[in-house]
Amino acid sequence: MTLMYWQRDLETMPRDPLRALQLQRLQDTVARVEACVPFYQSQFASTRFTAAELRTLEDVRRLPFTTNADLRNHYPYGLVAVPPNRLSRLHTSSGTTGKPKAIFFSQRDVDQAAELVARCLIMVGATADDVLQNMMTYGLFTGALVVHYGAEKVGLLVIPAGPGNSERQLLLMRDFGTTLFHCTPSYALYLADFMERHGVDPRRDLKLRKALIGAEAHSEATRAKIEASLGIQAYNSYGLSEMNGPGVAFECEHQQGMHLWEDHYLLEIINPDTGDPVPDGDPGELVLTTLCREAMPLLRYRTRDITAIIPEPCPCGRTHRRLRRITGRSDDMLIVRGVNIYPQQIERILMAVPELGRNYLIELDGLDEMTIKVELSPAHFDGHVEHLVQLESRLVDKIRAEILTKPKLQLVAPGSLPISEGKAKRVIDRRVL
Ligand code: DLL
Repeated sequence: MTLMYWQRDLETMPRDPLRALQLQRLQDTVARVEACVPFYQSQFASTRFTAAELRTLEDVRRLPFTTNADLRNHYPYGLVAVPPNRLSRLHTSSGTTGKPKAIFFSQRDVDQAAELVARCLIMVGATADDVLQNMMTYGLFTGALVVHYGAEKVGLLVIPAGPGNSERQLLLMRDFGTTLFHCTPSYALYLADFMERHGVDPRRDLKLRKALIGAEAHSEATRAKIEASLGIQAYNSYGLSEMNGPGVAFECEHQQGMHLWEDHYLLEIINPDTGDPVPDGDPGELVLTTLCREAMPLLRYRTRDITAIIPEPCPCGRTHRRLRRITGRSDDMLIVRGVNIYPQQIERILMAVPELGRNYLIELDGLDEMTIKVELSPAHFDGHVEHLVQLESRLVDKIRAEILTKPKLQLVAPGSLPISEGKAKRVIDRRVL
């Protein structure tokens, strides 16, 4: 039988009681960090704030922000709120430079993270009959383990495949009748390409029906490409290590924005430059406060992810508000010849062109020279040269209209660009700035 909800009362709770629950959990969280996290004690002391003053949800704005740098500066144990013997799991999130961020879980945090993933799986129609192939990286990254535990809770058969080795992935899919898979959108694209190059027709040869794709920004055009090439539905999954990893926000069957589990996270969207709230529906930076995390609660964490609230209620009946697809991270932004560019803007154009394949790379050299290398689709690789020349100039025009700068474009053979295990590396910046 297909369940509609995993925790119906919580998922469909009317807004007023939901806000009351949030307030009570926020007050508990703030009182706890005030009592036992020296980092927050000194933050509160410098702003002369005491937990007892927090009376409404809007009072959250009186709390200090917590940033990426705070986690790194207090690495490894500086933000832990429980005694060491209550810690049961460590995950890390590595940025591009420096030390990783250490994220601790208590046993209750591990259970709660799994419950939230279970909600997400049920929300997209998973059942105990499904076989989930988990192609995220197992280890310090939250992506694989947190989903693994949630899927086991729902009773799915989980194949802990890990990433890479596409031949073996296909073998597992065939032999064990995989129906759902979990990976990054870039790997889903790569796998679709791999199947096409190896004569595998997923509709004929496999039992795939759905995919959970997340951990990196991707456009609607990318989702459409994954769905069309594999004959599945792909759901956008958002999360970050600091908030348990996956299972923070997830699409329902309507695929119109991701429900953020508001009984666990208090959500704000701010103007990243001023820190002020933006009106509902306007884009800005997502700021999250944990409401249930035990080992390492975080107040007003600056995610750097740019999104917007969808204020309208969702037809699925869940009352937790939805977020629009993440359009990029404020720190992913490239400045090329004085123009702000998000790699996503380029991806959106490339993925909507049927002649193109599924992998691309943006290279920046010298003084703002941009080269975009993009694979052709296997079906178009042998196309006529003059057709490719036309395609190239059509694409350059489209990209220039979007990013206001003219890139060099190189159309390359399918499968010739590097792929990374885990999150895709789409930009190589070698500029001498
Ligand atoms: O990527 C957690 C995760 C694993 C989410 C598996 C979904 C699936 P981190 O490594 O800490 O954690 O990276 C978090 O990745 O702040 C976003 O910038 C980006 N990100 C995650 N999911 C999405 C998404 C995991 N669906 C950072 N769309 C976040 C866009 C995403 N960006």
